[in-house]
Amino acid sequence: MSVNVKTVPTTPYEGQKPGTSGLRKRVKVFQQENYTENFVQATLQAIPEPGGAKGATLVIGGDGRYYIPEALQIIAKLSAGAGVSKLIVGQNGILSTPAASNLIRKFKATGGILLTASHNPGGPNNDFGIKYNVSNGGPAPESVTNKIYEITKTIKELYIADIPKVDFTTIGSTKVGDMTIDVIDSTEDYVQLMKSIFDFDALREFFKSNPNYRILFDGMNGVTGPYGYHLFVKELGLPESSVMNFKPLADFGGGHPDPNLTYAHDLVERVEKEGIDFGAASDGDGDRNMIIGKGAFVTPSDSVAIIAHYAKAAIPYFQKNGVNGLARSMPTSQAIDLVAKQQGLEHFEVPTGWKFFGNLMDAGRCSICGEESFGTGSDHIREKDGLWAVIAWLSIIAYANKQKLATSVHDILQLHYKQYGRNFFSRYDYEEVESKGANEMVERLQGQIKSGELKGKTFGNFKIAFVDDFEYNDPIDKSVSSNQGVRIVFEDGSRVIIRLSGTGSQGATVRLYVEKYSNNAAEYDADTQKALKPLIDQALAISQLKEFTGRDTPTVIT
Ligand code: G16
Repeated sequence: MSVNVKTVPTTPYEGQKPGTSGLRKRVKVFQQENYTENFVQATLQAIPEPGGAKGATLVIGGDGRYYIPEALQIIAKLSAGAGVSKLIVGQNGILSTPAASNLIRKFKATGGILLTASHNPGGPNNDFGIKYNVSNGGPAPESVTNKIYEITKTIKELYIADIPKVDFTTIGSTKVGDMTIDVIDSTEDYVQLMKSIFDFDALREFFKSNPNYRILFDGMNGVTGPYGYHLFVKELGLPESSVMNFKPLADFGGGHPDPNLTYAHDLVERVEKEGIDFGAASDGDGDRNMIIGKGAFVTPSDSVAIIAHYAKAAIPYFQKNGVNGLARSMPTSQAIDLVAKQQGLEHFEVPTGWKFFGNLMDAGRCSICGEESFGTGSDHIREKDGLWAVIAWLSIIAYANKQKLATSVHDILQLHYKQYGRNFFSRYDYEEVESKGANEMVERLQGQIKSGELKGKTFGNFKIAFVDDFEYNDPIDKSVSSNQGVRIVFEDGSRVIIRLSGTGSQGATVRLYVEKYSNNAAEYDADTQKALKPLIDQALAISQLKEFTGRDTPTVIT
């Protein structure tokens, strides 16, 4: 039975260029007439050949935020209009980003449309987002996102199928015209995946033999709550008090669902006050994670290095598949490089954006990777995976406990520093600054790089060894990504990186990253901010950040 498809005239909107990870704007922007429709249709038209949208199978789901129900209906109508053959949708439109990536791979789907603005706040006055993932389960590469953008600039007509409102609340299969819509359980396949990667018996054994060991997982009222509940309470048999904020809410309970020390402060406070051994949080769409312990914060850069160090010993997936290579984004600290060197593994430095890891993974050259932006993952899917990282950490703790190496997060960190040295790392974010000042600041630095005037210059105790505007040459598809961030490297190996975020929805967000390496054991327990203060002072002086943005304090320090 075919459906009636109406051709509806539309006009292009400016600024529908996908950023680091999809199109993120205020809900009110998406609610404008045909705004969402234009972008969804452009996405469908940009689905790579062979086949494109016609006959495609698409996975659809999101992080539970405000406006998802409306967007789902729009996607159903436009998909039917474009001749899509099947939609696989999480019940109530709920799918974490890693769960969606898994489903795309598992069902060999053409791709997926993910409804999320990740860690950005939700609700009628906050953000919504749409991003397209390709058949390997990862975020669309720039060739596809550029095509989407090009189509949005000239779009004239929408092809809207005349179908009744679809019920996404009930699990089951329905047909609208020639298109099948499968509404599936949101957590089941992902839980199965986790059980195939980790040794859940070993984890249960650890908790049984350490009955006083307490963990607390904060779902931040984002999408991971139900997944965390399923894994920690149902599978591992931990008490319900081991999870907090585990109900997905359309506005994340008014919070900012970003797992860092600022926005996950309730978790941080409880871990310290109640003496909880292990704390973790994930973001709105479930791809980020933060790991803490009593008196210990694990920087995401250290986290991925530590996971890489223990992977083969503590995680069955890597015992079976091996570890073929490691990677990090450019601003991420170099801690993981040190692990790669010691283990004789290839390691890569890619621009910010998870999409850059996809080719390396598909080519079998990268097994574990991470970003300073609280993203950690492996080649089990093609997105970063918050809960995967949490269970990886629990597996490391169970292993280290059994080997009598360490049990607390603090001691695991110290053990790592003893073996590799410590990469002190911090990121300063200046959110929603005026774009003009932010752009001028970066342009000035780019000018100084071109003219060579910074090279060899000394700032405080730091002498510049080299500066560049990072460029990535993808070793697999040979694509070149330029202007990926200003990198200032000093003679002692310390680094300062300055770039503008590609995920903000209002004004510009300046990110300033600083890193200093130490192999002086007396420093391993030092406070990060104190250890980095001299470098941060010089970074501010070099960038003239205050002068250009008018800000003298960052919005968030991680
Ligand atoms: C996205 C990307 C990440 C990136 C992060 C921050 O994460 O998937 O790869 O590191 O944004 O990017 P930026 O510094 O440009 O804001 P998420 O969790 O927001 O999807």
